[in-house]
Amino acid sequence: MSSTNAIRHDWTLSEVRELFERPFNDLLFEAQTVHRQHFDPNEVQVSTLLSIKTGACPEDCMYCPQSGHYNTGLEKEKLLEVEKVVEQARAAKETGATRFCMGAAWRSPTKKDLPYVLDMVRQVKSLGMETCMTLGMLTEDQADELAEAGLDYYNHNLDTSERYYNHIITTRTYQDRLDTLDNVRKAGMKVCCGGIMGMGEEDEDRAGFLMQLANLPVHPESVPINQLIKIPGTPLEEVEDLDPFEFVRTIAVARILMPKSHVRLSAGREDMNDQMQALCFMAGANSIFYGDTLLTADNPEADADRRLFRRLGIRPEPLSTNRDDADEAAELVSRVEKERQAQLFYDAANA
Ligand code: SAM
Ligand code: DTB
Ligand code: SF4
Repeated sequence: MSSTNAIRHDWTLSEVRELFERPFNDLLFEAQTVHRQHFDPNEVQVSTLLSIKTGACPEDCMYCPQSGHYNTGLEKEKLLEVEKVVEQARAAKETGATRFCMGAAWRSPTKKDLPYVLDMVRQVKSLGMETCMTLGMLTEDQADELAEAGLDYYNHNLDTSERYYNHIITTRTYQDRLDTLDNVRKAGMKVCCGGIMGMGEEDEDRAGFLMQLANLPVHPESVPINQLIKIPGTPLEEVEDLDPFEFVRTIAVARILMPKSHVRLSAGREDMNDQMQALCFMAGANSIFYGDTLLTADNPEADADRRLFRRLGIRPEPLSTNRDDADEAAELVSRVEKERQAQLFYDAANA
């Protein structure tokens, strides 16, 4: 495959597997070449996470410390007060984060909670930060309300391939997740969608997972690639480690398949040394979570990240750089909606 190929949405599993099977240096060279066509290779977008509602989640995601199905010793908390969230967002902005991501351990937001969440979006946005939320499944109406409040990104992960999914989560389906992603797109928000590597999946699952993302009608603007954090008390606590080079390959293939997306080196950096993280940036990762806690699990200290950036000559990506993407995303959304209408029209005509 040449690195000048157009953006595609029709990848086959064998094409994606072929990329994974390339010699490591060839794959990284290709990924870095693609990366340089669309991004400044020395800029990394910086987001900070906050858990706005912790633990006692009704879902059974086998990796998750917050699932009420497992005893992980986590203290559950009610929905945080809006002022506390804004205070944390302000602190994150001061340390250099441009996006504030708020996560709740919900299956989906309730009618009672949504107004508080909308208020959080409005107030965090008024600080001049990009906003992101991950609250579980969304209906069309909920997605519209969040978009109207000014939410920039919605995170909802596919987590793994369609065929491995049932081994990891039984309380909601792959299709449920695709439906939420569709609702987020239709509402005009940007999509943040990725997955977790190292859950005992096979090579084919990592390829199948990336193929799903790359074949969505519009690529997610943000693609978090998490390495499983093995949480004691969860069913995956003793799963075998993934070969670190396979993780780097996953980043590289994500970069090649979705050339214009930000690929986030997401959870799991606490278990990676600086050399491993540098390889991930080389493979095309250009976003991280910054701050010493993810939602509930540890993340490297901000100081360590500042040192790493300095040693690698990496600068945090300024907010203005991603602004150009906004118009492009709006255009794509309108194109997808038009295609959808045309399809509906076609289906009706053939009914
Ligand atoms: N409840 C919402 C949902 O699942 O959509 C939002 C929060 S949930 C914690 C967000 C994502 O965090 C999950 O989809 C998963 O990819 C990631 N995650 C959770 N536990 C993890 C772990 N132990 N290691 C790596 N990633 C994890
Ligand atoms: C994502 O893909 N990873 C982040 C974010 N999206 C919400 C969450 C990682 C959570 C890791 C486990 C924890 O902190 O509880
Ligand atoms: Fe709940 Fe999200 Fe954790 Fe699944 S990943 S158990 S939905 S908080």
